[in-house]
Amino acid sequence: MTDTDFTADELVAMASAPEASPAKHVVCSICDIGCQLRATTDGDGKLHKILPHEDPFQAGNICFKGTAAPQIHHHPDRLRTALKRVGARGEDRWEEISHDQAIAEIAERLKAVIAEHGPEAWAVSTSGWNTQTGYGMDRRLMNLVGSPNWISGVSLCAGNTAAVNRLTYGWFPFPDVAATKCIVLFGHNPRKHSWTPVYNGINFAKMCGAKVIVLDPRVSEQAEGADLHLQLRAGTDAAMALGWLKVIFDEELYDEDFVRDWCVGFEELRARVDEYPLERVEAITGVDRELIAEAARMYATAESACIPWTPVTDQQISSTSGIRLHSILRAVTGNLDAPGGDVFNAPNPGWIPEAELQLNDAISPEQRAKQLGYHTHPVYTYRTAEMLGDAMERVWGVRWADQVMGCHMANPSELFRAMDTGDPYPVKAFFSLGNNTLLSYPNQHQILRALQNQDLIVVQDIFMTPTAMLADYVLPGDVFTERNHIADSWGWGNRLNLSQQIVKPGGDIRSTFAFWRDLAHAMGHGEHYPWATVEDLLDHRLSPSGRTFAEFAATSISDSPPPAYRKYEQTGFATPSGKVELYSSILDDLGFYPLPYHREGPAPTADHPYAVFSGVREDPFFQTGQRNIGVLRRRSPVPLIFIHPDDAARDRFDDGQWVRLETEHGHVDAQLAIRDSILPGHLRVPHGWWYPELRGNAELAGAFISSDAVLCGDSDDLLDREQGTPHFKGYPGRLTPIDRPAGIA
Ligand SMILES: Nc1nc2c(c(=O)[nH]1)N[C@H]1C(S)=C(S)[C@@H](COP(=O)(O)OP(=O)(O)OC[C@H]3O[C@@H](n4cnc5c(=O)[nH]c(N)nc54)[C@H](O)[C@@H]3O)O[C@H]1N2
Ligand SMILES: Nc1nc2c(c(=O)[nH]1)N[C@H]1C(S)=C(S)[C@@H](COP(=O)(O)OP(=O)(O)OC[C@H]3O[C@@H](n4cnc5c(=O)[nH]c(N)nc54)[C@H](O)[C@@H]3O)O[C@H]1N2
Ligand code: SF4
Ligand SMILES: [Mo]
Repeated sequence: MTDTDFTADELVAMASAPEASPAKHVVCSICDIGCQLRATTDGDGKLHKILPHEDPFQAGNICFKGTAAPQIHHHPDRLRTALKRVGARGEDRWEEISHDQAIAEIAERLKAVIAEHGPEAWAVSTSGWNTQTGYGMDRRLMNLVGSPNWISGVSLCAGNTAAVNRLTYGWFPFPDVAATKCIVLFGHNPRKHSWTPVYNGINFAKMCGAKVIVLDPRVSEQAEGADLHLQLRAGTDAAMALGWLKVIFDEELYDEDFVRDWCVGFEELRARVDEYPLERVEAITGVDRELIAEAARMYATAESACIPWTPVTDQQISSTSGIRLHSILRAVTGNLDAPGGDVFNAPNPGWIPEAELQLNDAISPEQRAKQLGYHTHPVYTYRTAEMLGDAMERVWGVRWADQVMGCHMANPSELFRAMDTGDPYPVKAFFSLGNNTLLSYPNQHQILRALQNQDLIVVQDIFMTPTAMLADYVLPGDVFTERNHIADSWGWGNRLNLSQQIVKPGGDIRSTFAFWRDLAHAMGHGEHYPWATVEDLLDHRLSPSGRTFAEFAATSISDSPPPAYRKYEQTGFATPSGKVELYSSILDDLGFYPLPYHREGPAPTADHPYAVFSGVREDPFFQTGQRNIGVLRRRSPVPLIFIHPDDAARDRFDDGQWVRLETEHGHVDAQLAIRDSILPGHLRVPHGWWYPELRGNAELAGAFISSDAVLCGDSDDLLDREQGTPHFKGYPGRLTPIDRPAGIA
């Protein structure tokens, strides 16, 4: 690779530079789990070192991505000045301009798009955890202007889970892993360098005697250490959970009191579950019926048990049913909001939630109803949030409760279709902040056409990405050591974690908060953005606690209300019936099946014989990031596709050989890795690959060479019905040998 990273000498110099500062607390945003760490600066005021937390219970929550922060934050390719496109879109030719000029021009061009096509012609994509200080300021401006078209990576990850969980019991619970006696991982595979705190939590629970059940088509790291491993076919999680319920109901292992007092629709659910005898579930999942029964018994009879969130059911054709089935399992076994089970974290009373800052009442109901997905795949759109508003207010005191940012967003596939074709209406301005949009949703070819068809694209990032290369304006964002922040687990948890600025950002670098504040002022909505600094806004957010940010920082590292269980006994559940809705009245009212079911994804064919599952997250990278960071890239220099030895032998493939994986929708090139651990007939494909070293030599820095987003289609027949989620887990593909692509590290 053409490595613009540090030399070994520079690294040694950095490591031995004197520290001028005592360590301060920061919340790492290199991945989305947000470990609280400590950071120090050197004599020049530059970030020197990332250190673990001093609290022994948190000290292990650190990984090699977090400790690479100095290499990331000081990287010579960091964007430091606002850039304006001078060449053709995507040509990657720029003129440097000031932040103020960029904001003024963006505001004028955005106003022109809105004047011509209406406010819904403006869309925003962000995931928010890496930019940290957005605080709903994006949706606030969109709501004031009248655009409902906000999308996010959370539509594929936890945000959509939160929305689907609310259908059943009006909130999104968090597993009480530390106190549990049984953990069920539907594919979820936390490791030492992937979601480290969850990995540590699982290990702690195991030390205290918890059993672990893993469902995974692969012998994953978690499966290796599990008490039971069910090696199911990819994409069959909903059928598996229906099989578990069959055992639990037939053997009367459910919590009869809880079901009688707190659930509605049990008889209807039971009739649906009877359609899934274990022979049928075995045929669908490929797992022996005795093992299915053993796992269901282990889960249902444990003294306490939790099913942690997993992205695997978030990204399947039966996603809504799959997620709802986890909710139903938690409820009928009496583990909901119970110690060691899955617990509802009530909003922190000392903190104004993001949903309130978003001003969701400012946008008219007519504009809300224009949200793409509102009529077709409504579960995580404004439509369902409107239906739940009264119940949310009754139980949680917030009408537009927004957990993991995912409870009233537009559907990305519909948005990109509208941007590409103008159907059902034109969308002509697109902003992407801290999200490498081109590679981060299904159907990358459509996303490219959609972006090529825009009048205005604005990107805020810390590096030039393939998405940024397509923009009209690229603005340099700040990083976590350069900003003050309070992390609040996105309304999923209720702990507040302090993150302090320890380095002053250079150049024209701005926070995401500052971007939205400045744009709002330039758009004529300044009166709704009265905060001069991010600290002013943090003062406002902390106002219910009577503390300012400075006071919080001087006295606390974190703040969380004491744990409370079975809160529903006082308030009921935040659903229309006030109960756990096994039979979902909302799905019924929306015109969907109110009971969960299994739907099969597209089957492998003679021409495309493999079942492909995409989305592997490699330890050294977060999603599409860090391929330009030498210390991390050297750990995982090229993308790998995993295959079983039997499949490799039959098709005469060698380990390490480069291959092309083709689906009906596109192809990727990668190196083959032969592993016993994977289920025969399956291929495992990584997420997020592009090649910063190919910038200038390949279209969009190789964004179409190895990105999983090209493989997966998003026509309506391929989407989960209720949410419009794509099917990343088990779609047909075929392999052919190729030469290693030129120029790759
Ligand atoms: N180092 C690192 N850590 C990360 C990330 C990163 O990019 N890098 N990303 C973070 C993010 S955003 C997320 S969402 C998490 C995701 O992390 P995980 O929850 O661990 O998810 P994956 O790595 O996508 O896949 C987990 C397992 O699901 C299995 N699997 C595949 N298809 C199916 C299926 O259909 N059913 C079942 N039951 N299992 C299946 C795979 O074999 C794999 O072992 O990781 C987080 N942690
Ligand atoms: N095709 C496909 N799409 C997916 C997935 C998949 O497996 N396949 N996975 C889904 C999942 S699980 C998730 S969680 C989402 C993740 O989606 P995102 O979290 O949006 O992740 P990325 O798209 O990699 O975008 C992160 C961008 O933020 C930039 N960045 C990093 N730190 C900072 C910072 O401090 N400030 C600023 N301003 N920018 C920063 C990085 O350079 C990078 O370009 O994607 C989803 N999309
Ligand atoms: S797991 Fe690693 S990258 Fe993620 S927040 Fe923690 S230290 Fe940072
Ligand atoms: Mo994710």
